[in-house]
Amino acid sequence: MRIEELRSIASRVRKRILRMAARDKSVHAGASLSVTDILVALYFGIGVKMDGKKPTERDWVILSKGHAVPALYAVLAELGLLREEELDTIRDIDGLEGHPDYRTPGVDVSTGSLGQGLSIGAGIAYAMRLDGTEGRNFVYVILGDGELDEGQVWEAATTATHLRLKSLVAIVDVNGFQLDGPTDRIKSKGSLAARWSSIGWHVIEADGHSFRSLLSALEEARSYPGPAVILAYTRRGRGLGLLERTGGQHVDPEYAKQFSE
Ligand SMILES: Cc1ncc(C[n+]2csc(CCOP(=O)(O)OP(=O)(O)O)c2C)c(N)n1
Repeated sequence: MRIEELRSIASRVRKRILRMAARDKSVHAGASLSVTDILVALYFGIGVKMDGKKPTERDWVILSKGHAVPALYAVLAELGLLREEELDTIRDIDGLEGHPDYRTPGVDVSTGSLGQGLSIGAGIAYAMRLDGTEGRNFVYVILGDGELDEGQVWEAATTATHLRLKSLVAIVDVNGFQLDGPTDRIKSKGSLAARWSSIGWHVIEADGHSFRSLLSALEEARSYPGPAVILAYTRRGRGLGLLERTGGQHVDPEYAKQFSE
């Protein structure tokens, strides 16, 4: 797919996110807008194998930073797996969940409690080795930079290098913010690249809002014979002036509404 087409898809995805934010002020708009281009590059640029004839012939996407689920729902609507009207039910008692739930069509793994996705991904990547599909099928785990404060991430990361899990691709949405402020103010991270490479991961740095950069990073990660991490540098709230300027998470529904149509 051409870069221009990916850009149009991303623009439709962002409008859908803002439609959801206009319905419910607890929607994590900032995190969803920062991860949008990463998801679009993955699903529409690289392509996620979702419809294998055998249950083992498929890829997996784990949105470990599950609070950004509006971006995933918006992508699933683009793929036709969710109906547009369903997006309006987000966080309703009998509507779409506020965090990924595997019972929703197209959602592979339930997440929301930060820090768990990479462990699940490592397990699935190991199962791919047992199934004989390692290196042919992939598991993509998308994490937040604040999420890296969770110790469980590093247990999974060191297991992945010990096992040299070749089907495991981690993508960190490095937007520089977590819930209460800038990530480095809450707990300084030092060099993320040095941290991941010191435990044996192949590190690729990318501009998380450039499709050219993301596609080349994803290709490199898929061809590396071991676990690879993409540090995708993004801006929280990308595309929505007020949020992008402040790195904020939530937005006034009335403000979001203006940009959602
Ligand atoms: C275990 C756990 N603790 C706290 C939270 C609450 N929480 C929701 S979003 C968030 C901030 C996450 O920041 P980051 O990982 O940087 O993602 P971003 O929102 O910047 O995309 C937190 C702490 C959670 N979901 N899970």
